[in-house]
Amino acid sequence: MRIDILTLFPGMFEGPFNHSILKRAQENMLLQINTINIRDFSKNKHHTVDDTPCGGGAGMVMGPEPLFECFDYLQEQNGGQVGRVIMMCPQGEPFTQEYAKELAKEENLVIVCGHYEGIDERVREVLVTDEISIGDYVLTGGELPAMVVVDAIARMIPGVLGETASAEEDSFYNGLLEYPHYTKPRVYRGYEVPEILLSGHHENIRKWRRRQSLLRTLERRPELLKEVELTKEDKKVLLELQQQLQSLKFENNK
Ligand code: 4GX
Repeated sequence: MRIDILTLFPGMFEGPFNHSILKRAQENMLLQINTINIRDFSKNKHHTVDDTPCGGGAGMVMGPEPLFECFDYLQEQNGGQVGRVIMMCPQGEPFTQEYAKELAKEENLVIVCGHYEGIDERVREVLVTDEISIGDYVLTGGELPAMVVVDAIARMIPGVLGETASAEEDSFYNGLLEYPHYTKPRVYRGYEVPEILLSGHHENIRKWRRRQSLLRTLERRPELLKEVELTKEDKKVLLELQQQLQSLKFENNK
């Protein structure tokens, strides 16, 4: 996959994309990340990219010209087509694992990172196909959100994760939160690894992990349970857990 990132601060991407898994993905030609400086496409004397808002008000707005010019360049480079064009903004569609999986199927992506109060509406109307938000808070620019989106997409590209660290065992792959993980030593500063994980009894371990996943989801993100496919056994466990939590609450209020 090739991802073109349009930004006023290409240097911000140097750290995150040149380490660990994203670095390896690029070395293995599974991913090509290309940052483009929007300022290079400004045609005015001082290479400015922003201006005061029409209609007045505080702050600055990124103008249409450099971004439209930048798209002309991308189109020329790609023989007319640019594929999906993502703009990072708080008004966008909430980013989810499902969304990441869907975007991982694309051959090319363009991500536009805005700054200041925002981007001229005509860019959104004419050039952008997807507006994405990474959460309900306001950041200083679209660069950090773009990194989050690229990272989540990259690890869903076949071959990017090693064979042992499979994306299919993640939290959210099955719609539930992950069970707790442990490694050696068996006892550290007196804190023990749950006995069952050392038992070698694979079926019991599987059941315990599933139960922990259900418990965590019930306690922390109960709304997720509506979306997952639950087995008969899951439902039985959930009912039991619900009753346990209920009686715990009751005891605490006594
Ligand atoms: N999830 N921001 C973008 C500037 C901006 C505003 C409007 C385009 C249109 C954010 C988020 C986020 C702050 C990035 C404002 N660009 N992006 N920026 N939360 O807060 O994605």
